[in-house]
Amino acid sequence: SGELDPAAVASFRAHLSQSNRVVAVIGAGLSASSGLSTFRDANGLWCNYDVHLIASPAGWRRDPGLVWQFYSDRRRTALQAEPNPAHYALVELAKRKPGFVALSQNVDGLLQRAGMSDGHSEDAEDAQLKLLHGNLFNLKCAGSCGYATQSFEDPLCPVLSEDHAKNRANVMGAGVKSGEKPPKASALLFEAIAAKNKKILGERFEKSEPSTADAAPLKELGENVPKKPDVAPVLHSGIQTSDLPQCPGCRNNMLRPDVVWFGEALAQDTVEQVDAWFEEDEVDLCLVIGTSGLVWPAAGYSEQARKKGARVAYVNMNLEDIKNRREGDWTFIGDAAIILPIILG
Ligand code: BJW
Ligand code: ZN
Repeated sequence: SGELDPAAVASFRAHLSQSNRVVAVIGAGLSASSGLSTFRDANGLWCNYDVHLIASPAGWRRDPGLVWQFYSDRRRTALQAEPNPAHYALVELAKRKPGFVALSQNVDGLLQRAGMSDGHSEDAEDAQLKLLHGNLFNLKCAGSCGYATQSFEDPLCPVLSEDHAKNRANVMGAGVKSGEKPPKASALLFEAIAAKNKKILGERFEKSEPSTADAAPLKELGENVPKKPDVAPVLHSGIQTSDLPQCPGCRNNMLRPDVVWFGEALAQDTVEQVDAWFEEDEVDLCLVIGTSGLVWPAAGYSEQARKKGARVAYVNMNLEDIKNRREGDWTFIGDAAIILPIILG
């Protein structure tokens, strides 16, 4: 971006060149210019669908088929996307600085495909990429047998194919208007479900829209959707659990995406590795890239870095999303895919 302040870039680069222990806190904005939706922007995923119907244990209990359709679509879109220059700039930084660690909230696998190891297949403790919210391509038992695997297969089973979602949406009356670019299959399906709910529930449905601004108690997250009796039939994806991916470990549960839903704890080993990294020594620099900073515990890591002596640099499209700014911070406003190659290069 031509609007970057050259003096700020120069002072940032001077500090970076003297930095060894660097931490990057990463969000969906990193992958935005790869064409993946963010969560809370105008076109973000959360605006189109009620997140509580999907990314929550309650949503899973209610309708695992709907949850799987959503994630199956996200897997397909992520597989079709390519890492952008920001991913590659971070990979180069990681190679240059052995003391670098990336704390990513993204589940899209793009940093790994750009060349950063998440330690999935080798020594996880040494891996420079820590996946705070899991990975779309890791699957685990939805029960408690502990089975886990990685799969890039698409679709994972027939009911998760694009065609299946399209047919289902058609049955529910959500057609593609002629002359329009057809929306993604699961988008059609969710819209059909949302339209029916709105018709039936009116105002009550509007009230169930997610609010990311207020911090609802964990117990209530995922529970403030319309109550069952009057809506159960229309809220359902129509997919039988027996048609969804099954756990080969216990043969008694479904598989689910190994991502962290609201109200679920982050993987304990990941949190321990992150805590250990912070405890090990002082921190020189913290980069906060493309995140709205609303979701915890990720939102707290930049302050943790400050406490260990770090200076903080923000890279975000939107100035209003930059929380906790202090004197001496760097603020780079614009597309991470343009800014990171400039400031890290
Ligand atoms: C660009 C750009 C471009 C655009 N260039 N920039 C403390 C206080 C209050 C609440 C809590 C708390 N601690 C825990 C909670 C509850 C909850 C929480 O944080 N709630 C808040 C919403 C209030 N947290 C949890 O539930 C977490 N679990 C937990 O803490 O467990 C504790 C526990 C212990 C023991 C037992 C039980 C529980 C788990 C949080 C999991 C979040 N999961 C999701 C879904 C993951 C799977 C999936 O992808 O489907 O993670 S939610 C969603 O938000 C996803 C994201 O990773 C995450 C963060 O979003 P992100 O990346 O910041 O995206 P956006 O869209 O918000 O922002 C994009 C940004 O990019 C914007 O700023 C744009 O401007 C910018 N941008 N284009 C640069 N080109
Ligand atoms: Zn199992």
